Amino acid sequence: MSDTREPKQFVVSDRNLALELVRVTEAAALASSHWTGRGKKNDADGAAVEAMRIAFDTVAIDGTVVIGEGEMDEAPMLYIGEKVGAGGPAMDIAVDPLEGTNLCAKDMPNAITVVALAEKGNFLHAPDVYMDKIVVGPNLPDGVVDLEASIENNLRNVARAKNKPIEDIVLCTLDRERHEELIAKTREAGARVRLLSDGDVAAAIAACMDNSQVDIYAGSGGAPEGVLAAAAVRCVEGQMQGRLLFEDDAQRERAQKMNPGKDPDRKLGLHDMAAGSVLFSATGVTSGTLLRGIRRLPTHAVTHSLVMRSKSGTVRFIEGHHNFSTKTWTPQ
Ligand code: VTB
Repeated sequence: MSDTREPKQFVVSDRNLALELVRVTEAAALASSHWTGRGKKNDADGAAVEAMRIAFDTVAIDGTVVIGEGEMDEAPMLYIGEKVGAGGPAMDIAVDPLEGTNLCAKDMPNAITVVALAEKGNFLHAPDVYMDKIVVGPNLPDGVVDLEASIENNLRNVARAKNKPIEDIVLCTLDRERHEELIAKTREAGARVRLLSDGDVAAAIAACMDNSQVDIYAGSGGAPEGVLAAAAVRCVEGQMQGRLLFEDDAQRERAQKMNPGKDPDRKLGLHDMAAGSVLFSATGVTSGTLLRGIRRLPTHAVTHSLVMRSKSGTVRFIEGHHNFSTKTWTPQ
């Protein structure tokens, strides 16, 4: 008798994928933690990239890197367009193997390893330019902040929506000269400013978490980091807007080429940066507001990760205990 059933599809539940992704960010974090505090950011980054690349080999996807370490000729691994994964559904991958290389090199808070996954075609192809960003957490009225509004208005709206005096509102931004006006105006409006030396992916996520004491993340940082933050903000149902910032026409043309048919100067909503069903995982390298860093003990290391899916909105904090004597796939 002939079998009339459809051939079995290679179906991988994105629930399982979420756990596989944690292993990828854990591997990168364990590898880069050898370099914590050693003042060598490139070595720390290189270790994270290599470990992440190897860890991807066991993930059941047909993955294409869309946000990565750079173009094929600039980056030996995890370059834009590189295929990764062991085979499975076609997915786009956004990575920042060590977000905050300086933070790791100087043993300062908030260095994390980051990966986001989406079905093919759902991430903005962000060139390596700056992006103006604004982020607030969930359960606030739609449009409570707007990139085109003045910072004073945004602060006032958030204070009103959260039913707090503006004096209790905290805005977080990168400590850069380009943010002088943003910082001054925020303080003039009566709000507080938390300054970061680096790491705006963790900061954008922190703005969405109740326990972080951050109400708004604003300012310009890397555009690739913006896409990763957008994936995370989608999972926790926060709000985010972005806009690519170009220093010259060549940068604008590049963005245009990477996203044909789209206005490169447009204001980007959350779904313009990360659409469809997305998965996000991050592991702490150094301890920060979002995650604890790697703890190394004589026989094992402990990792703390955050893994989220936009479909279910489930946010998991996962503590991993990695036994050095049995773990072979990641450098100790
Ligand atoms: C930004 C930010 C990153 O580096 O890319 C920043 O998004 C670099 O900014 O989170 P500058 O060019 O102003 O130094 C990070 O802080 C770390 O990669």
